[in-house]
Amino acid sequence: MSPSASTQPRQIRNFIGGEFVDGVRTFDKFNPIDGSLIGEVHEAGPEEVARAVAAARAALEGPWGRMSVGERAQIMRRIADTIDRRSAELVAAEVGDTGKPEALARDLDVARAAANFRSFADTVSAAGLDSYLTELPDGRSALNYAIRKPLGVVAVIVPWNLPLLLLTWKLAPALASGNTVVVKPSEETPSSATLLAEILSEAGVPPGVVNVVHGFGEGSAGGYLTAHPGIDGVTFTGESSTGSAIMRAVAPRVRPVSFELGGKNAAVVFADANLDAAIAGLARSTFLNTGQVCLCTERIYVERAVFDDVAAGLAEHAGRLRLGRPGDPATTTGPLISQAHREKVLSYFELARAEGATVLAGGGIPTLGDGLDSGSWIQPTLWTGLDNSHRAVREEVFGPVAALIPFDTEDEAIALANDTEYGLAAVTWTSDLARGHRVAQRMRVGMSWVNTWYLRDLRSPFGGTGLSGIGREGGQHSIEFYTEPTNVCVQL
Ligand code: NAD
Ligand code: 6OD
Repeated sequence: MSPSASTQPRQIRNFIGGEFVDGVRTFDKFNPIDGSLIGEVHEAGPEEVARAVAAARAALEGPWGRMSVGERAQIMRRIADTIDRRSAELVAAEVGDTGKPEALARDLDVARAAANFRSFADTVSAAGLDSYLTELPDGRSALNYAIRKPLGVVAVIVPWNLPLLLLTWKLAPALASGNTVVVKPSEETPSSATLLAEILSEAGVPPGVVNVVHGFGEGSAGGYLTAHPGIDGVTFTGESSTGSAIMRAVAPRVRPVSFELGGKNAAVVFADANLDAAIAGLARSTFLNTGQVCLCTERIYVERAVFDDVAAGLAEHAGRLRLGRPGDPATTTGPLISQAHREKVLSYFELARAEGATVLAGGGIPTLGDGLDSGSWIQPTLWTGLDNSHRAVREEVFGPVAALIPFDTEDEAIALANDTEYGLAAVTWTSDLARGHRVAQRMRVGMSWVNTWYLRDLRSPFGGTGLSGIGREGGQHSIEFYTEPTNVCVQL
């Protein structure tokens, strides 16, 4: 008996030149909730990647390349409206791939996808010319003005933790600036990018402007894409070590890169802080999305006088988190993305114990029942008893875990927070606003929050220093990366 259509695994295909196409082989994508099969993903080989780059090049030279800013902005807004209308499908795609709670997928990931397109429609519509008059000592003068042209064909390579949010954070400004793109989603989260391709077509994006190729990194779609000579720039979010590999791949052709990479972010809690607000904020910054947000806090420095109160309060919050099915309104916390990632996180749990940590909360694999125990669940975890010399405090875990460490003075807190090769984000909790400004400014990071965390204005510069990245995106900062100025100088 031939299998019925409903028993066939869902096929997740590449999107090239406006059509869904097969890959060279398929790989299985599993649901991290219970390990069930989501579908078969079509891996792009070198030929598919080359066709995607060629389709993007042809689209750049076609009507898309000649479209006015106003027309592009109109399409951006239509994409946002279509995302809103098809929100439930996108939530289902995101939840299926990641296991995150439906409310989080709806209110953060999908809501931000629509907001990303609207925000960059506004930014690009408001952008003006850089121009000035040059006056020479001999009385002559010249008018200088710079026009901004699209970078060209941009490779957009994104990770699995906030798949649609991070993809559209790059895609929206790239398209608003007139580029064409080849997207390489994470092998762990192929679904929302594939659905988005369909949504973009529905909203009027011409064939070839956005292409999606599936697969892995080196020796697969990601590696073929970054090595392709037809790529004019790479925008990437992911691990710092992957950023290095991509830099090496594009170095021979000297292509620009924009990198949002890993972090080992610190929070500093002063004794004068509103402790209830600080503890609730720390719980959010440590455990949101099961700690799988690059901005999550993994180091918490607490002024000694309030250390025990903060530790006890945060442990109580960790104990109140509810691990469960994404559709259950009581669920606060989903699983990790995969069994492989859980192995990595567990290895840090073991390392921390070996380094002398006291486990204040969690520390292992929960027993959940209800058919969930084959998923990649992990307990929200807190450590004390470690310091900055320990690997568990220096290396990014990317899970629901933080180490609490006491400090005595403001200078010491800043020095401890800055004692890292990363430099993505920091949070300062204090009721003394002058101290808040002072400390926030001295943090060696791209984003420094005071008495809040992950509060976003999409126009502000987003990115990191050191191992956390190269460049900034957001508002005009994005437009600068996705365009190339040509300066025109006219003697008057
Ligand atoms: P990853 O670097 O393993 O993968 C990211 C993407 O790069 C995936 O699509 C992957 O297939 C691709 N890739 C891997 N090797 C490649 C290669 N050699 N050439 C081309 N492409 C390649 O990252 P991940 O595990 O998916 O995501 C987690 C990491 O991302 C964490 O380190 C996290 O901190 C970081 N991150 C940073 C930010 C930020 O804004 N700074 C945001 C989200 C995630
Ligand atoms: O909010 C954003 O724009 C953004 N780039 C978030 C990154 C989160 C990292 O996991």
